[in-house]
Amino acid sequence: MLRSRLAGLYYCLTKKNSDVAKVMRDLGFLTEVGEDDPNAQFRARAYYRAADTIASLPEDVAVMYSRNGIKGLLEIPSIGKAIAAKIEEYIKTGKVHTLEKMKAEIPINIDELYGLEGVGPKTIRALYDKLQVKNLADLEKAAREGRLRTVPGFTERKEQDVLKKIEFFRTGRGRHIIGEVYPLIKQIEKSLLQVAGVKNAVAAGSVRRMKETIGDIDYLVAASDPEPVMDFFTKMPEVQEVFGRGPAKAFVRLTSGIDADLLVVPEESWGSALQYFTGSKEHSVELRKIALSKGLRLNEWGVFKGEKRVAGAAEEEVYQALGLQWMPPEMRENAGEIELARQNRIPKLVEYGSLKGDLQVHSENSDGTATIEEMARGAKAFGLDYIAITDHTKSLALAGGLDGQELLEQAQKIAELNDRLEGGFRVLASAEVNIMKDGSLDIADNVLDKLDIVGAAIHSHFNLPVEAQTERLTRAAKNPNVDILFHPTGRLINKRLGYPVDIEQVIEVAKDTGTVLEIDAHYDRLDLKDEYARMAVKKGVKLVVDSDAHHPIHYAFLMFGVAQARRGWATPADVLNTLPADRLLKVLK
Ligand code: DGT
Ligand code: CA
Ligand code: CA
Ligand code: ZN
Repeated sequence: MLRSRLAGLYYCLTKKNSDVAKVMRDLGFLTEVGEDDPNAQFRARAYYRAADTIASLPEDVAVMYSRNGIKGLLEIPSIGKAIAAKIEEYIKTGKVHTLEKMKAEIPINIDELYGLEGVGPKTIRALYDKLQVKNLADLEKAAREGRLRTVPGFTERKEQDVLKKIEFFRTGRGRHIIGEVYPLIKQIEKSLLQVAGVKNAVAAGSVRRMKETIGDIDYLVAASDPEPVMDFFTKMPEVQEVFGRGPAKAFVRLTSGIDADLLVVPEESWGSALQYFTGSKEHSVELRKIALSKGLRLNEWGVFKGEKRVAGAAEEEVYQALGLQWMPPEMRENAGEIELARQNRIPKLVEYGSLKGDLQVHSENSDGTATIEEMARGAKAFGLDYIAITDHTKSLALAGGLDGQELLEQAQKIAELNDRLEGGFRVLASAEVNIMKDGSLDIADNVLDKLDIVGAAIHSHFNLPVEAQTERLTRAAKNPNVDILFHPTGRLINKRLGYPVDIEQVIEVAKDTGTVLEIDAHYDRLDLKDEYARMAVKKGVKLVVDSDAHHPIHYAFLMFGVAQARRGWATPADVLNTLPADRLLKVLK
């Protein structure tokens, strides 16, 4: 119950907050690009934190402002006076003078240049000053013409790197990160279910398979009369443009920029249409071959023997008619699942909502936005039984990293908090220890030894070659105090490739040392990704799924991590935070 109520908070993130967050991000970015003084980075950091906080607020900032004025804004964590004033100005006038001034001084396309891996704010400044690079097209042209290398700090190799990164960025565009569109997807699904005469409605396609990115949304609706559904769908306020409308199909673009398809089928075809529209295409092509080999025909309307429909109302019976066991949508990628289904050996995947704890949670003592107690109470309300507080460590100064002494003090406070918390909820003392350039850790072993659990992660030196990165991770894994490697590849979906790493070797060492690999459930990371999670599962390496929460609202992200685990064919036994805390601690090294 509470779990769904808190998840509900995440679903009502409003567009207004995302606008305010974007203004904050732009301010942060242009502060970094535009100013040279050493304080600029700290001020930029404050803007970025404000952006993160606002993006995840359960309530519209404009509403908070209308109720309590600037005082209401100041109650938001990580919002100080200067930033509150800018938010006020934006809410009142739709503009922020400082930002407009900065934009006039450095007229670059922030949306294109922000977050381009390996091209930081300083470089962007130099590129603008020396080559008048304002956007991605300018950057690409300068790289192709060999002009980038004339800018200090650039080499021919870096020029090639830039071209590669532009290509990566381009292929990512047009695909939407699932967590960013999920609330909208579910909101429309819910309103379709309420249209008169509708028997069933679901977002199928890559959404139902829970892929990390979504090309478009494919709504499937069961109703005997398609007309009212078609009317509703094409006239929803979320629709920006109707591309096409047939008797039972429609194609629209939503105001958020994502396309949505609709297919309306009669109830007796629900199962076969659901199978068809869920895909993947490659999976379905195989099913059709199997149907043909059995003298059957499979399409969105049913499974047919001659003219006779032999299955179609439920997905299970469609698979059954083909001699196959039903399987969860997350497995349907034609990656060996059909053979398993034939042998009745589909694994029982880890279930949504079955996690008992969360092992990567930040507090305001490093870069989180809530106290340890708030994070604990939020987790309890969400339905978890324990969390590990994993604040960053000292070498990550910008994230307010803690040193050994501070970690021990924090562990002491956590012990006291545990005494106060009701209902057996438990906070584990932990840390997200920074892996240094050489693979050593920035916290001494005699401190790590005293924590309940230790996660280690790479946050710097992303440009080292694959051998060096692999050595850093494996060296950390070999440390007997390190229980988990956090977000092992460091990628940010559509934004950053991550550092190169020989994942097979990391999995091998994880196996030998009993180190756990994390699936970071933040929808920007989903790291390990599905394919690597599956490699780990196959080798018998244990996983954990963590939210990487910086605010209690972020626990709702756990579902995207569970989705990746399921796409990696993980069972409950493969995911250690399905265990109660005491059993988890016994299994860890
Ligand atoms: P996306 O949108 O790129 O994230 O990926 P999907 O899988 O949602 O693909 P989409 O939207 O093009 O099509 C939705 C489903 O419709 C797809 O998963 C399977 C089915 N489908 C689409 N085109 C074909 C096709 O040519 N043959 C078959 N058998 N099924 C198709
Ligand atoms: Ca789709
Ligand atoms: Ca589609
Ligand atoms: Zn981290």
